[in-house]
Amino acid sequence: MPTVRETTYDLLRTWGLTTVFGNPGSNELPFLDGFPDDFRYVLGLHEGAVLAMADGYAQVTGRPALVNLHSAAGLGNAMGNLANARACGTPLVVTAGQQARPMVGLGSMLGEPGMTRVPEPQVKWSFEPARAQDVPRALSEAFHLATLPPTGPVFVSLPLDDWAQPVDPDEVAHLAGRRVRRAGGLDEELLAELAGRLAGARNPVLVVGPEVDDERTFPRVVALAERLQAPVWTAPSAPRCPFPTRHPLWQGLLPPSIAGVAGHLDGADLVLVLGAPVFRYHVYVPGPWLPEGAELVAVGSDPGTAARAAFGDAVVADVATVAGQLLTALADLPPRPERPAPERAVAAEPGAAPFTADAVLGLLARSVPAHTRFVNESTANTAQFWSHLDLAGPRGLLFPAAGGLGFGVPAAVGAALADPARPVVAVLGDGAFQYGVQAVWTAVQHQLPVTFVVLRNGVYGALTSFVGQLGVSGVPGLELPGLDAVTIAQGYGVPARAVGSAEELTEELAAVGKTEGPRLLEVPITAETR
Ligand code: TPP
Repeated sequence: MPTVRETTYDLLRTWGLTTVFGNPGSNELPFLDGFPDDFRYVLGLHEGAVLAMADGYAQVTGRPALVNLHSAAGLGNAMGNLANARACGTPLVVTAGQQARPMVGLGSMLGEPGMTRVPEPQVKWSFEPARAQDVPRALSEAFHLATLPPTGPVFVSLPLDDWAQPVDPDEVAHLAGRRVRRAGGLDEELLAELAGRLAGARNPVLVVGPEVDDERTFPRVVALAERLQAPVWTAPSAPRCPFPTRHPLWQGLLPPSIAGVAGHLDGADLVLVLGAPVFRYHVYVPGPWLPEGAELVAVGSDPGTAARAAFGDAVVADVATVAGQLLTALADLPPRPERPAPERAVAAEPGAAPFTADAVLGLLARSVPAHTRFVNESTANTAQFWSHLDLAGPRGLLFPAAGGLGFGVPAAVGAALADPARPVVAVLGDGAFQYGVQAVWTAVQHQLPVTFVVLRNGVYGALTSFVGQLGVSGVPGLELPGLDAVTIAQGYGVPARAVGSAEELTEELAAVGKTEGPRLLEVPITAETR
């Protein structure tokens, strides 16, 4: 009879899960025993890095990724980035090795009786199979659950003595061929209602979120915005870039506060939110939810998000399908006058070091090849990053969706692993770099085309700005003297240099996409407080 291990590897092949992101321990060795040649093991030197590498990989491929962590300790190390994956809806099958079944209840080293509770609440589902023979079916359930909208991470605990057990082939014979899909557009009545409201609106506005950022949805939403000649905002706290940033209808990123959103939507009579929660605020600035006279309808895949919102109507449906249906229903809409494009910010040329972040990010956007992907984890400079960002298509930007630092470095590595044909630039704060630094080693091992740009301002800049906003003072722990990202990167084997002049910066940024393997640039910037 085939073993649990053989059966599982066969199933992983049929699901395309042949890349395993992991960091091993004794509990996982029986799973990895005789690792097949057609599988690839991507080693991360810390589980936080492992998780976010898988996240970046899955976000770029649009397919689930498989993660194998070491027991409760490794799983615990991954929790911050698991929160980012959950907030972004990244489909991940996260696994961890459990002690041998007879030892779990004995308080043994590396045995965790409460293993399934460890990853909560950051997973859609958490499970330890009751029998060894249930492992293949449990992984099948995990794979389908992660992939079904709303997509997201799931967890399966895998006892180490299960892998050598025999499985009755009849029990698992049908798992490989199963296709589990969700269908879901608008019925006729709902479509007529929504199309009628859009056609009748004087000033419709679109707000777009991460669910729009894929190959099916992105072009349909652009076409819908053009049909309506509606201004388009990106929803606040954006983890992705779901609309072309140089399109004349794109207005920018909504601010993450209640009052800020209402202020920016002023003049709208109907707000159509596509594929975003309503809304992901960050800073508490109370005010009206919406401007006077505006109504809101949100379309998205997550019933939880739809139910949770404090205002507006919601429809739980597939955004690509709905956008297509609305385009057809509004085919005869009389053409509306084209809107003038908003004025775009123009960055000054960088002067002498230390530079302004605005000048560096403006030069970066002008210098890199059009197909460059970005990861942004430069918290104090997110507004400047977005104001210069020039992205025309989907899957071009990743950002830590739950606000957890330690995502940027490994997510950039995962994105490059998924698609090494496109260079990746990770814009990182000097503080943020330290949370996921171990992943630069993986970039070296796989010779991935990632440029890590560390903006050295010597402080936790975003927090110095919050000090003013929250009205606090005398806060310790916000200064970062003596950090040397260049030497640290070199210790992991990454070619690295500190950029000292505008000429050097220009030369180094122009090299993006033209060099082999990873490199790191440390760029001195001024510490600005907003
Ligand atoms: N720990 C984690 C895991 N995530 C966080 N978001 C924080 C702490 C709190 N935090 C938010 S912004 C920030 C910190 C520590 C400062 C980051 O500093 P840096 O990366 O240097 O970027 P800057 O704000 O200066 O652009």
